[in-house]
Amino acid sequence: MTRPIRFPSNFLWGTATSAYQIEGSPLADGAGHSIWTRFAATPGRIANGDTGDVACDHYRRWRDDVALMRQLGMKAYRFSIAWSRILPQGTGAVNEAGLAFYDRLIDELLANGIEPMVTLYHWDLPAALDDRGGWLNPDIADWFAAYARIVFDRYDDRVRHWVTLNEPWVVTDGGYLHGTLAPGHRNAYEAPIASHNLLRAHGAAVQVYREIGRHQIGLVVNIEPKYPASDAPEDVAATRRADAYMNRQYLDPVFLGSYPAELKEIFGPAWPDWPARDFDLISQKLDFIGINYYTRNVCRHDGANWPLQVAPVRQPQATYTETGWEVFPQGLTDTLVGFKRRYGDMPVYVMENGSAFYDPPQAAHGRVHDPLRMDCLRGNIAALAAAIEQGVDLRGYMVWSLLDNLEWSLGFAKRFGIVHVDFATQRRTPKDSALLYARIVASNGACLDEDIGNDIANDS
Ligand code: GBH
Repeated sequence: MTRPIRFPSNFLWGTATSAYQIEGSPLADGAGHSIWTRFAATPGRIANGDTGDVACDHYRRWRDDVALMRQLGMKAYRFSIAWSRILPQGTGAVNEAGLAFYDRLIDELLANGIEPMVTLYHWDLPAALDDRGGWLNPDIADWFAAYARIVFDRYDDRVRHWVTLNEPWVVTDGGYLHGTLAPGHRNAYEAPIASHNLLRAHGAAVQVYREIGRHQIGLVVNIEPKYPASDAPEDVAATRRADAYMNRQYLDPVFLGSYPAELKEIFGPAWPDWPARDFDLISQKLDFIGINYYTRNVCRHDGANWPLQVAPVRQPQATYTETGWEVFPQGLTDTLVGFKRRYGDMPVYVMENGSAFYDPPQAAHGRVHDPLRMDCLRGNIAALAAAIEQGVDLRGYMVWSLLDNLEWSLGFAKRFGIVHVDFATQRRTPKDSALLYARIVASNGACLDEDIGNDIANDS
């Protein structure tokens, strides 16, 4: 790095997880089924027949996991609440034992000087609500707002950063368009409806927060910047469609009050005419935007690829992670600077960023060498510093993930953790990337100026 790496003094460095991916015991203490307990019980849906029944057993090991964060010097922790622990049927009767679990977690975080950042919805819809149409039922905005009210009421005295939804694009694209995630539908007519109801639910929860909340609330979106494979007009148009579909479909209505025009072109007759008043609900003012960044896409036109007519173009010189995503730190800078250009200046948190790599079996002395993950981490943090230098009001950065966990339909085989989990024993071992991250956090990023952590990888 040629330029010095500098971060604001109160920068929130942390890690992120989600309920179904780490907690285990999804039905304990009166909790209800979610679409993920169901999906996992359906043969063929999750690789190797894996489920979240035990996962990282965080539901019982939360105290140790908070101790681990403290040991690593983390300033913040982003986690999600399982709706079906609070409201086993999605609406109606409240389950006090579910509320009490997150009370204990939040109190333990605060006692250890770690800022809790809470997501209301990270993909685990109560199964009882799916039986009533799930995200396709317009009433879900009211169901979600009622759930949000209970949770704000209980924890807003201690939680200062709230997130309504994690990655509405993934909920729709995986859950309703391609069927790779729960509830596993594959229907181009449903997809726009699910997205629209997600956005309405988000807006309804923000309205409740303005009534009773005292801190900050935002939305988390996954952004993948799109670059054309060539300057041929059809590749440029394909790139615009891909960007409209993944990125602007959610940000435009929230910040600009309308959907991108390309969506009508993509969905054709499946694209409804939306009531104008819905956009007042959707475009509630937010206190921050949360961005999850993993990779970029290089795009070309491909008429055979339904419904977007876009195909990804593999980059021969690039490194790809175990999930097949290109390592491209520059895309993180481009995303943050691009967001500011289109939507204006506001507080931004990178709420997830990380990489899956094959981790060699643990050495007997309890070290896990993960040099590729370390490289990604260094590159991505340098990319953040570049964005700050270009005027982005970046307030925090959460690594995905604290722990190796259930990578949704890919199961436990894909490891994103900076802490290794031996799922047979539940033993946690900080990987070399965790040791590097601890050093980055302790120096507020400055250690990346000289010491790039090679000594961590070499001293085994
Ligand atoms: C996040 O989603 C989730 O919030 C989290 O729960 C999950 O465990 C984590 O990431 C890791 O997957 O194939 O090159 O076109 C990630 C969103 C959207 C990122 C699809 C990668 C495909 C890239 N992902 N995207 S590519």
